[in-house]
Amino acid sequence: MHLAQALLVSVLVNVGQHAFAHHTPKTDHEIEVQRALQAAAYYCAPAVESYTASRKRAFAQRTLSHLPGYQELFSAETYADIGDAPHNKDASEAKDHDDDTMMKCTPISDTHIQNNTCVLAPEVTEGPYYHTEGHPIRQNIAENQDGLLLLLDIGVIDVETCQPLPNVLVDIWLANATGSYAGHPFPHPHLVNEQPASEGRRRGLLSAYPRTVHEETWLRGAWPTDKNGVVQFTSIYPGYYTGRATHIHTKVFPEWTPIAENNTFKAGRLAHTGQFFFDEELNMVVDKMYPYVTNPIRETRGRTRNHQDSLNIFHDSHGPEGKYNPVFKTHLLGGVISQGLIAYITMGVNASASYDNFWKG
Ligand SMILES: *[C@@H]1O[C@H](CO)[C@@H](O)[C@H](O)[C@H]1NC(C)=O
Ligand SMILES: *[C@@H]1O[C@H](CO)[C@@H](O)[C@H](O)[C@H]1NC(C)=O
Ligand SMILES: *[C@@H]1O[C@H](CO)[C@@H](O)[C@H](O)[C@H]1NC(C)=O
Ligand SMILES: CC(=O)N[C@H]1CO[C@H](CO)[C@@H](O)[C@@H]1O
Repeated sequence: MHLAQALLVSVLVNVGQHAFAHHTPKTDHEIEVQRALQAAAYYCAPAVESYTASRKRAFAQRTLSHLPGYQELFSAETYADIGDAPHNKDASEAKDHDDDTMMKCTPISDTHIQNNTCVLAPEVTEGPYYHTEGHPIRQNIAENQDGLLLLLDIGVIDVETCQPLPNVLVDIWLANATGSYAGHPFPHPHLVNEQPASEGRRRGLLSAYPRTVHEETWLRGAWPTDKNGVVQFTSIYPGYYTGRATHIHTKVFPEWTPIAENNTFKAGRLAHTGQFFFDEELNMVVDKMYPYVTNPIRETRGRTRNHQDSLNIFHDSHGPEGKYNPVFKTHLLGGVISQGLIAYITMGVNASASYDNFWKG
């Protein structure tokens, strides 16, 4: 079985080299080849899972231990007080061991993917709100946007080596709590009362809002992956807009040039364009929180559910075999959701791929 798989992968990779040199698959044949390539690339899903899990532990230890009150909550005194009570001598002795193993925030050591196949995240549209210039190189992209604190932990793996991919620029952009993108606050004047398309490819969508405020950069930013192929951002949970499931956009650039004078970058080769989503149950909870409740389409069109996403983007983001998971794994940052969330995801990208860095939709 393993030998057969290895041969299949090697055959498919050779075919792929001709089919995907510089563009996304278009013909039925190309799509079929990509489909088979992706099917062959799913064998290290378990490795991706454990990679994500260990990052999750390390990140949670670091963040939780900095939350106000956390140290007090688990302070040694609390246990010492119990242990020093005369009737509780045994508990005091047991405590010393527990302290070492459970209460100490020992950093989890680095982990690496150990296999040569992995999960390829599918290419999906970048949509009309990407800015080819002006995304700052920074980790905290929230600026002054109000909303639910969201820490993002995004891992990048090269599907050709199945190793974490260090030093690639991960670029992200998302809508604010009420569904607007930085720079695009108003529709075209003649489209102010536009209704969503009722049929055709763009069913459910409005026309794109033009970019009119060039200096706005909130909820946009890019940062290079560290030596473990991981990048972390501070953001807010995205809001929704007409026709689209709640999502975060991403691009991955193995090559880019920082522009020191305005802290942006000039994009080089683009290896991946994708979108990340959230569990429907979580979206439903956030729907009820301020300022998400003030979304202007809440009472009219409402939030588009993942499975109703326009252009089939949520569905397509799972890959042709449906085995890539584009949905973040999330955890509460504190005791209640309003203290924020940590969201983890791992994307498999082809580090040597090269896609066009502009929207043609
Ligand atoms: C990665 O991209 C390169 C360059 O386009 C291509 O030759 C190769 O087949 C791709 N590999 C996979 C696994 O898609
Ligand atoms: C940043 O500076 C570069 C180089 O001067 C310029 O080309 C680019 O337009 C600037 N970007 C923004 C967003 O101001
Ligand atoms: C989102 O951005 C729009 C456009 O700039 C703004 O009008 C709106 O107040 C913002 N939403 C929130 C919750 O701040
Ligand atoms: C290079 C490497 O470690 N390959 C392994 C990937 O996982 C499969 C399935 O467990 C093994 O058969 C390979 O040897």
